[in-house]
Amino acid sequence: MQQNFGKYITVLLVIFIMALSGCGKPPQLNVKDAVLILSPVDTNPSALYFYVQGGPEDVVLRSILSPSVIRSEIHKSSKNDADGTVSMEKISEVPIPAGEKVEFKRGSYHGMIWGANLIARRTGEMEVQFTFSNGDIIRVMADVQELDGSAPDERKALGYD
Ligand SMILES: [Cu+2]
Repeated sequence: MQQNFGKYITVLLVIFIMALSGCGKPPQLNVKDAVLILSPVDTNPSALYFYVQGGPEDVVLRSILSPSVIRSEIHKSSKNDADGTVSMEKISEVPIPAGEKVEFKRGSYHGMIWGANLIARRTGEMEVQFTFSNGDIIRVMADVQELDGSAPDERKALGYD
């Protein structure tokens, strides 16, 4: 009995040390917290925010696609320090260093989406597909929200949320 208890403690200790050192599991390339913020003006593009968790190797994000939209691009906003204006440009790739978190947010990298369809607006979510240079394709469900964070107007009209 005493001996078994000793073994049990040893196993617990090994698990604990493995957890501390983070060994066993390499970082996994992933996309999290995707949310589409609908433009108040339907003909204007909406912004897609999310973050990419870098995996075991350096990769490049090459495209953002969704079956629920007409067009999607990767953009980067930057501020002109001289006059304080903010502008954005379309870019074709974003480096995702191994193990690092890259945020797509206001004033920085973001997805630009035209024509989010009625299904996305009524369900309050849509599938988005991210393609990386190593061949990984990651699909996530993005929340679809109005500018103030509430459910899309088309969903509210149905009596939800
Ligand atoms: Cu943009």
